Amino acid sequence: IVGTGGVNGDDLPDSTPWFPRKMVDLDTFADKVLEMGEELDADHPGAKDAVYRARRSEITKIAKAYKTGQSIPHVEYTKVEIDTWTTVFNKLITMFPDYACREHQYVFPLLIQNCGYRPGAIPQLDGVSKFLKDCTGFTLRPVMGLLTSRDFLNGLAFRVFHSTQYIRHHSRPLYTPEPDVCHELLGHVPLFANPDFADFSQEIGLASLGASDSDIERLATIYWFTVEFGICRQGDQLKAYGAGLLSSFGELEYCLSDKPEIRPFEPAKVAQQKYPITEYQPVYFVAESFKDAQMKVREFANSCSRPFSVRYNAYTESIEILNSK
Ligand code: HBI
Ligand code: FE
Repeated sequence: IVGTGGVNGDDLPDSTPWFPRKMVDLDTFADKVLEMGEELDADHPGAKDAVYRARRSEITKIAKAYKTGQSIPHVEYTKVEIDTWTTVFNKLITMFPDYACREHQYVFPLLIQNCGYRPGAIPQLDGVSKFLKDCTGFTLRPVMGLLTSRDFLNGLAFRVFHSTQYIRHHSRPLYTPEPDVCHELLGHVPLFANPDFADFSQEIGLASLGASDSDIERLATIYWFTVEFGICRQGDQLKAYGAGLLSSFGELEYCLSDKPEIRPFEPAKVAQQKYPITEYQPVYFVAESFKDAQMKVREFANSCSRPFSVRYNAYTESIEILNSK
């Protein structure tokens, strides 16, 4: 519905960047992927493997064709792909009891019972998405590769997580330079089954709708240091809740060692922090709880430049605009 007042219609300032207002608007993201969507970087372990590349484009076809409301088509994974999953799965489950936050540890057995998490088979996104929907209302949408920060964060406002469906190259099972199904299923999915974490994630998503480019940059940095690389205090211990940590055998141990610097989670400061994307993080931020982190992000969002606020109507799966011009 496009009115006369800019890309978002009459009820918003003309300068507001376009954002999805209904769940179906997320369908427009499908073919807007960055770099690795079709092509692989030269330093990607699968870059020179024609069989791997062909397989990737077979799997990403599902994401390209996917529309809101559909079930996610199953992928019949090959033996090589399943072996890669099994290597990652078996390695990480030895570490979760010592390093993963209690919310991750609570839900993991439920994923084993309900979603087929086990060595020897890669869980299907569709079953996992239905499980998450029952837990917190989160759903998965298949995605061809990296989305822009804006599109990716906008999805979270609808409790939608864009998930890859392909797997890393078999030559380096414990390494991947990009998200893959191991990272999504073992790192992200367990946390999206937790109601407080779901609320926290949606809060970042809501703040991103129609945000300026510089606010998107700051929210993406907050996302990076929480949903991807967050650690939290539980009793007198620190534990990992970020998916980038929970899906990386090496960094999971490193992040809770005495090597990195640890600072309190204060969104205004976190938002300014520079970070490397291909090495272990030199700095991590500690959340006291997901509820506390959510309230701090809400406060931060109120300090952003956007001249209106939004809320999500779960009945209509749409965004409502509050106190606009
Ligand atoms: N796209 N598909 C996908 N998966 C991500 O995890 C992802 C993304 N785009 C951007 C992004 N993550 C973050 O690094 C932030 O910019 C939000
Ligand atoms: Fe991720």
